[in-house]
Amino acid sequence: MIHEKYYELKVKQEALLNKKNEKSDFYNGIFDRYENPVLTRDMIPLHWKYDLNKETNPFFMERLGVNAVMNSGAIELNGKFYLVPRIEGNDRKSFFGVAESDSGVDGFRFWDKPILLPDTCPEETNVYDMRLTKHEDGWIYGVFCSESKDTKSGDLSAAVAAAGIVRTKDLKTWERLDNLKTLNSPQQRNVVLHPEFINGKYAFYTRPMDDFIETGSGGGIGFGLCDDIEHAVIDKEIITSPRRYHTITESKNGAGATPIKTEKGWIHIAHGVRNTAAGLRYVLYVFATDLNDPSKVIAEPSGFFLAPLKGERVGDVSNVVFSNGVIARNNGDVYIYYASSDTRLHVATTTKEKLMDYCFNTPSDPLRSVDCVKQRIDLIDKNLELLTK
Ligand code: M1P
Repeated sequence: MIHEKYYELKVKQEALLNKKNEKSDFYNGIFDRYENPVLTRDMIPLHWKYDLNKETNPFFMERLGVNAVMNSGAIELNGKFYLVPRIEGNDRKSFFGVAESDSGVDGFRFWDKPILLPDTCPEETNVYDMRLTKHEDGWIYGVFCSESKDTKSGDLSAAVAAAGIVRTKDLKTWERLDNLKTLNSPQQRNVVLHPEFINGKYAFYTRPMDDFIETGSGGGIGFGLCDDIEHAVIDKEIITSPRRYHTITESKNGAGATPIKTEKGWIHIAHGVRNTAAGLRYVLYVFATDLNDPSKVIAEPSGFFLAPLKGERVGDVSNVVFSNGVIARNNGDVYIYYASSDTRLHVATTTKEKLMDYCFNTPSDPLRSVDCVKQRIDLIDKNLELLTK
């Protein structure tokens, strides 16, 4: 017999799932924010957490709680919006599920069961942050962080991050391929597959790291080519978007979603990290690369594109925004899915046209205060001339 509390909670959850999401009053001309998150732990199906049976669960307790729903891969298929977020159980292990919506800003509902990835990697402890790429070879690839204990270190919490690769045609059946091997980088996180072949090869954005948290000698977002996606090996990585002193990428940076193709270049939405007295601060930034050579940066607006605001600033890992999923529709609309503080998932909307304007007409960071002031005075002078005409 189903516990009566289930029906009570279901009514409450339905009201939440059916809630319309409106644009908030935030304005910067670049993108719109929304009043509500698109996914939270309260939207996880009740039957993923509770044993519904009154006999075996008389107090209707959560048996397998969910702590957070965050960093999400995103893809449009047959006109619908699909998200594959990082879902973190109360046990700290993350996993993936598929949520579907008609509008892209509200009404996301999880499919009946989470994704059970093929268990081909016995040392793997945790998986998270899947980037979905509709590749021109006809497959949809998911590239995610595959985390294992570092057995060579005496430190209990030492871990190794690698890039796991799966592929699917329908988000239902997933084939696991070999983890990516990068011959010159001991660890990898934030790896993204480029949607097109480059010189007949598969192209990956990487993030070379010496260590699990610190990138060390890893100079920024890398780029490398490989011949065989089923046994992917990159022997040479070059740095595309480097970390820079006294910028939003000083501590580290990482590729975000699969880049967006525009007539002026590939637009990348990445994250940059700086250290502060209150810990690491993660923001999103944008850069464009050459259409024929996506490793070559051709424009990079100064500073952050999107930073944590108001309630977004607080969560399990505060002062963080992170994006690994963007949907760019054929009509030019762009949906940027970003998580705040490793706790919940939001959407920001814009258009390809606005992103191109932002990318190519926002000044780049001159890297020194004095030059930043000159840059601002130049803007002010032009405006004052207009205002006093
Ligand atoms: O906690 C913030 C983010 O930290 C990691 O990102 P990065 O490798 O760039 O430091 C990831 O664990 C990510 O999931 C998390 O949101």
